[in-house]
Amino acid sequence: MTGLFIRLGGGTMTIQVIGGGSVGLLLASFFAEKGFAVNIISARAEQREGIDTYGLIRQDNKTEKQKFAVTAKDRIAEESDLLVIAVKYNGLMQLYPLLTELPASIPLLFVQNGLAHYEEALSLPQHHIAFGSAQFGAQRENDYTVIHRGIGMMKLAIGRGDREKFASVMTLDSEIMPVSYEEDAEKMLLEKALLNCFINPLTAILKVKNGELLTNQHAYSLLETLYGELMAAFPDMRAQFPFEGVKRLCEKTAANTSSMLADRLAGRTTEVDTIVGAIIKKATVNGRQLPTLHTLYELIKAAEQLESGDKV
Ligand code: KPL
Repeated sequence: MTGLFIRLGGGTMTIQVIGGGSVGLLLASFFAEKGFAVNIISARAEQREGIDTYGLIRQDNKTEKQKFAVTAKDRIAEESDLLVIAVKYNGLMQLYPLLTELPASIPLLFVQNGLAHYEEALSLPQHHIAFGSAQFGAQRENDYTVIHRGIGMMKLAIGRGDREKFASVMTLDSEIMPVSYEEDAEKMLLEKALLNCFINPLTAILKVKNGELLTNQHAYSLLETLYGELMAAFPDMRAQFPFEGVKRLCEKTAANTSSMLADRLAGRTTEVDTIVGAIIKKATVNGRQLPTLHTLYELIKAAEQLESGDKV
């Protein structure tokens, strides 16, 4: 991606999605389905060519594949009605300088996992900044095909600015893409990070799909231990976080490869620091230790180091 911006014309509401990963492609398909002009910003020429040639394909769990007309570009247009930032946390650092150059009026929606991006995003100059918490299952099959692996909430919360600027996100609300509005963005991100702490490290270490955490008795026992540990550290969360809710998420996304496992399998750096590391840090500030989660954190970091070939 370069530092230049192009200007898009036309009257239809334009939504740009930066990042052609599973979450970016899935959201792009739902926006396109609603009639928005969707532009996917991808740094990879092969991905842009794939999308130009075949369109954006979405496969919902049991239905046939559907094709959506979207455009794919390597640069962010200066004008758009919404900019969805769907790169992983690790990709944000190189994006921030580009976002800083964009007009302050462009509404930004950040859909990263974890907690680390919250303060960083709010230090950008844009007036309208929102956060999304994606609790659905999504898997990128190839550069232009995404599989909707499990129905789950898309939560939206305003970090700063005008809620109306994000009305397009609320229009996605449907049986297969339920969207809810949350009042407190930081709390929403914390809730999602906790959910990710239950599922992501275990599935990434065991190399299993989410549903296996319920059917493998040893994995289930670890899930229970993690739940007890995390709820002791964040007692305020217990009310909206019954263990049943954690089990339900595993059930709903049973066939999904968690994002942390997908990163491991693809040899990418995982989001363990922004999710697990950030939760451990938050608990430590509150004087709580998370020994099981800490062990999982070190295991993921060790695996990453082994896979990258780095030595201490
Ligand atoms: O957010 C997810 C992820 O994989 O990162 C869940 C909801 C756990 C689905 O796999």
